[in-house]
Amino acid sequence: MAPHEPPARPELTVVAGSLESGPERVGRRPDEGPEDLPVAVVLFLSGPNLSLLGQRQPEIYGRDTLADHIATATAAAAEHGMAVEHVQSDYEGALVEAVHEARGRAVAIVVNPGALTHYSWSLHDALAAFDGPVVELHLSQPRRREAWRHQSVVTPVATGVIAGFGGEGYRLAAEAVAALLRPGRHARSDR
Ligand code: CA2
Repeated sequence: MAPHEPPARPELTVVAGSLESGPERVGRRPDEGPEDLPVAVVLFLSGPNLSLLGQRQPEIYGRDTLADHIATATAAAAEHGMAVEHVQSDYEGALVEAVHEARGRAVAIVVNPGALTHYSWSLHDALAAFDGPVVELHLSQPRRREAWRHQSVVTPVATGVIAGFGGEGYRLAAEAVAALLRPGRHARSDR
């Protein structure tokens, strides 16, 4: 590629917890080199306001930041030879596009949709079109909270749900993906 040509895919960055131009790859296999086959990528998606974690409502969401949680997931994923990409956005369409871009590229999606959990049918439809396992993840246990949080429109297209374990859920989600992708397992029983 000539030096003045833009790369086929823009450089992937997440700035200040918001989606700028695509997912940030925050983990890679330690022995991965340029000649190696691509490592299995797990896309972690974070919905609106999750960039505020650690700043408010610690009694519900804890004191750790989103970056802390993604670091936890990245370390757990690396134990299983997987890399983590992370996209946080306050915009529904950006999250939908991130799901589209994960098709055929990421092996699994872990999604904490934030409040979109409870009403985003476009995220539901996008996740339904993703071929690999989808893990729905919540820090809190929405069913123990206000009635409007009791319904999730993501659950019907999720392989499974992890909720109520605080930041530990991020490690559990990476472990769940590794277990679901283990040879001989069927990641999604409906496919
Ligand atoms: O428990 C979870 O992980 C949630 O997905 C978090 C969402 C909430 O709407 C869901 O019902 C459950 C809220 C994310 C916003 O987090 C904030 C953190 C600090 C300050 C304000 C919001």
